[in-house]
Amino acid sequence: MTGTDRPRAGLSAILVLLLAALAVLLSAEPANAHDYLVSSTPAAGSTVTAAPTRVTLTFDAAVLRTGNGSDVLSVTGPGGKHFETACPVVGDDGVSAAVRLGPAGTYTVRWRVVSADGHPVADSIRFRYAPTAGTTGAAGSDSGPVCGNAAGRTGSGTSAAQPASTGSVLVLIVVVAGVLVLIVVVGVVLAVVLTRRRG
Ligand SMILES: [Cu+2]
Repeated sequence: MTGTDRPRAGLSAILVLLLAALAVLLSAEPANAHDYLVSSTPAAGSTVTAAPTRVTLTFDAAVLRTGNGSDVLSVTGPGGKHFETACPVVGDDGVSAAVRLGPAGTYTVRWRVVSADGHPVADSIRFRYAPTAGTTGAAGSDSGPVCGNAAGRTGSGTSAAQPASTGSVLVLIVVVAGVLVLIVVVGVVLAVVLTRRRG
């Protein structure tokens, strides 16, 4: 009697497929690249002579609208002052914030946004501001506008977007893996039943 060999061979093949599917699932998420900056206004490393009224950052993909105001876009310049005058706005074409620049000098734009895969990404660029002589600029502020969660931090604000989005990715993986396991189990049962019936 060699009837038991066939279901065993089938079972091994199915187990190999299952392991392969799990390997693909587990490696898929980290392979997602984070959104990265493709351009900005003013451009990184550039010198502007006319004061911009907004600083705009454009990414390779639409960054997430977290809706909790945790995004950061700060513009600091001479004296370490902040020159952004409003909280950042996340749109389809990127992230921007209103600014009123101060004296001539080097300005640093720092940002922290949530990448399309749910992970926060942060970086900075610099540009130079060289206005024509006699231009009066803004005085700047010591800390910039208070935005989003920071505004509610004196209250009971405890929400954090990052664990929630990581959690939803994990849930998705578990659900997909569960469905795969179910398909495999049904396949094994069918294979065993069919083989027995044939024998
Ligand atoms: Cu990521």
